[in-house]
Amino acid sequence: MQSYKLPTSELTAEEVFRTRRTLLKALGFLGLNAWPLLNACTNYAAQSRDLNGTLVNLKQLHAPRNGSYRLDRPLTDQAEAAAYTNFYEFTHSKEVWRRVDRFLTRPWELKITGLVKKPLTISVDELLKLIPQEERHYRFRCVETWSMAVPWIGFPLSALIKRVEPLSSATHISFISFLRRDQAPEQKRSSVELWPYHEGLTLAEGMNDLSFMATGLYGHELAKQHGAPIRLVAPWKYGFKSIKSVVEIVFTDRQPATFWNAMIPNEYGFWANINPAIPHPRWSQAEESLLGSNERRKTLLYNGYTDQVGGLYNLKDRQYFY
Ligand SMILES: Nc1nc2c(c(=O)[nH]1)N[C@H]1C(S)=C(S)[C@@H](COP(=O)(O)O)O[C@H]1N2
Ligand SMILES: [Mo]
Repeated sequence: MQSYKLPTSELTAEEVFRTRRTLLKALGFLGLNAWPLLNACTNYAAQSRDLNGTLVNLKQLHAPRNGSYRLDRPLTDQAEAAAYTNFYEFTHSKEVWRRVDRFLTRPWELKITGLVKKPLTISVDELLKLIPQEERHYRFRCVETWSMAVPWIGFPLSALIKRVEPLSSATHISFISFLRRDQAPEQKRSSVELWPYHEGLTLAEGMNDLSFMATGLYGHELAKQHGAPIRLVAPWKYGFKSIKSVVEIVFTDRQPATFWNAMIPNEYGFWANINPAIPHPRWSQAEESLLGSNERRKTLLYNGYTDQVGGLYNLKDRQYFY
């Protein structure tokens, strides 16, 4: 989408804002008061009986905990996490759970293709029989400055990568979410040509043990608003990298396009590694609000995962934090 590439260097800040606002509005990406990724990130106290009703119906999963991943804070309350989610296919508000009834997450086929020796098209249920599941407690930090700490269930992405045997020419992995205008109200309403949501990693990032394909949360299958039936979790990167409801994974020999980079290129790049010292163009990234509590904390470099992923990047090169 070349039309998004505005010559920002030639515009004043105010002109940039006005132009982009008009553009996003034309694309249906600004509601009455909603600016994507800039919703206030105050603590969300809403507890709803309706919401809890949807959570108790989820299928239980049994997966042993991988104790290598320990938290420095309490787990976020399950209902608080489920009530405050980002899933722009359904709504720009956080109350995604109210809008997902029509979204069908079974049966669900996942296609793995591109530069691999053994391409694979498989239903999620079959995939779960092939790869053992485990539970991991991870921190999760949204670029909007809210954060959570949650027990994902799933498997390391590397297990899937090994199965399809990437060719030596493969350097990157592209992830693609669903396109179903009849099930996702915002895909129908907005004329954004950037759907389906898409994201990417380098192959080295994908092979890193932290990269996780989640199929469950809090001991049961993923609630729809968290990206059922299968999503990526890359906890050292801002939350938008952790693409939900993936239908296709493509191995490539170049850096894949990403949804938010295409949407707002001067604010979101490919890497999106968490670094509290580098502010977003419009706000500080130094601190975060813990979902479901009044607590604020200093954000950690790589969200606290430097031991695992610090070696993949050069801290002095700012490109890795955009
Ligand atoms: N397909 C899809 N994946 C997505 C998004 C989205 O809008 N669509 N939002 C992203 C953003 S901005 C964040 S912060 C996380 C939120 O994950 P959670 O809602 O499960 O906490 O999902 C990411 N994955
Ligand atoms: Mo986010």
